[in-house]
Amino acid sequence: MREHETVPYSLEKLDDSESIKRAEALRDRLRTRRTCRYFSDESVPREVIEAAIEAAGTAPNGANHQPWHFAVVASPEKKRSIREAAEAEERRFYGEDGENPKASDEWLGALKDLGTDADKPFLETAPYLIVVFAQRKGGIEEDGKTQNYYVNESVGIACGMLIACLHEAGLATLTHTPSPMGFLREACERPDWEKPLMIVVVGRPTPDATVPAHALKKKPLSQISSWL
Ligand code: IYR
Repeated sequence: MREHETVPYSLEKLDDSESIKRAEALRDRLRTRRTCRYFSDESVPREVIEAAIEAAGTAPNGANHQPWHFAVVASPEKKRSIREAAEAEERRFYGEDGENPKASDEWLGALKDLGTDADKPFLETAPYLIVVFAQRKGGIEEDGKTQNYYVNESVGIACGMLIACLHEAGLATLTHTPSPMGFLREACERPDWEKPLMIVVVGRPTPDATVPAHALKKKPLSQISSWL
């Protein structure tokens, strides 16, 4: 290794049975997560959102440049304008604007089991929209110039950790990706070297919330893994 400054690192030593127990317990909690599309307007504590963003901010990432920004939208006016812009894009995507859909027939077919359409009321009813930005440039100093690395991978992992933490806190989430979503940069007053990656909608499910039965079909371990 090349010379560089170091600090000690160690982890709590667990015996194998405790280690297995903890991994299975977390798996079982994560298994109860669902992508939710029915949000109540009940408020949630700001501290939960802050802690989840701090958790996301610990994600492994390229050269420790931490190429992410989380814009938390709570203002009703801002949520309404994001909903309006997102729904306009979605109407074009689904062909609900009277034109040919921008989505291919194959794509629309793949979405059939989810029942989604251009209506996105949750963008207004959920208490928080976390708009996640990927910083193509900026480095640790966020100077807008320094090259960042593995940006999509880094921010994708951070989003996973964000969602896991919010789920652990008993909150529902939806990863929403209006396409195209350039309008979010202006809405959130972010610089042009940042690219909006997704909106994480956060709140509590309505009492009558449902999820598509399709979402319960999870590939088994034997299909998603191979052991060499
Ligand atoms: N952005 C659209 C379409 C959509 C696309 C995929 I891939 C999904 O998994 C779900 C929806 C929408 O939000 O309706």
